[in-house]
Amino acid sequence: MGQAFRKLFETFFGNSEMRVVMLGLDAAGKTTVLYKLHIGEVLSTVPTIGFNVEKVQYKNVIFTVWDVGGQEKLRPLWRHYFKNTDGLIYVVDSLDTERIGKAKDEFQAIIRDPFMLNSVILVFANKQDLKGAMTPMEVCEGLGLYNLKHRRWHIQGTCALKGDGLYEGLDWLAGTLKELKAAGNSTSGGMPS
Ligand code: G3D
Ligand code: MG
Repeated sequence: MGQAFRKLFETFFGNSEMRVVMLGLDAAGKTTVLYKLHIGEVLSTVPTIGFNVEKVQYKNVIFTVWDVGGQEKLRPLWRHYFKNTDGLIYVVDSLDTERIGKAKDEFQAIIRDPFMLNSVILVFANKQDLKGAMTPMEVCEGLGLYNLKHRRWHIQGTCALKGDGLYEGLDWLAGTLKELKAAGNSTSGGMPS
């Protein structure tokens, strides 16, 4: 599978730098996704700002990953990582119906961040292998995705453990980013630093 992703990245991203952040509540499956991609060594850092950030870089594509939904006061500190984000991947544990409201609140706060206003949104409705999991459509409703205006978004059912759906989701993300770049649209956050 790693080889397929590398090919995808090379085909779509070429030499232009791409920044992707992958977020979601704890236990959604983010770390599992990151390792499943096999695109490079996952570096885990606990910066002084107090939350754990995982980072992996394959050529010009940089993924940064962290858990959201922790302490409210840390939220403003994330923004440091939002700058110049091209793509947001939001991972949801589809079995976790209890916390879908919390997942939604965090999601809505993230995508409304001024630095995130131009980023493309890919949602992974993860853990589709588990009995009783919400369908991608239910996750879509749960996050309030249908009401999003003027945003490019896509939802993909996944099983990160097996790798199912990951390629399809990233294929959409890469293709959409390429399309936007070709059209001359900036996909990065619009606020000056
Ligand atoms: P996080 O990085 O978002 O916090 P993790 O989440 O990647 O650490 O995953 C949390 C737990 O969910 C892990 O189980 C992991 O194996 C499991 N998981 C991730 N994706 C899937 C999936 O698609 N299906 C199923 N069934 N489980 C998944 P453990 O037991 O290691 O805590
Ligand atoms: Mg993790």
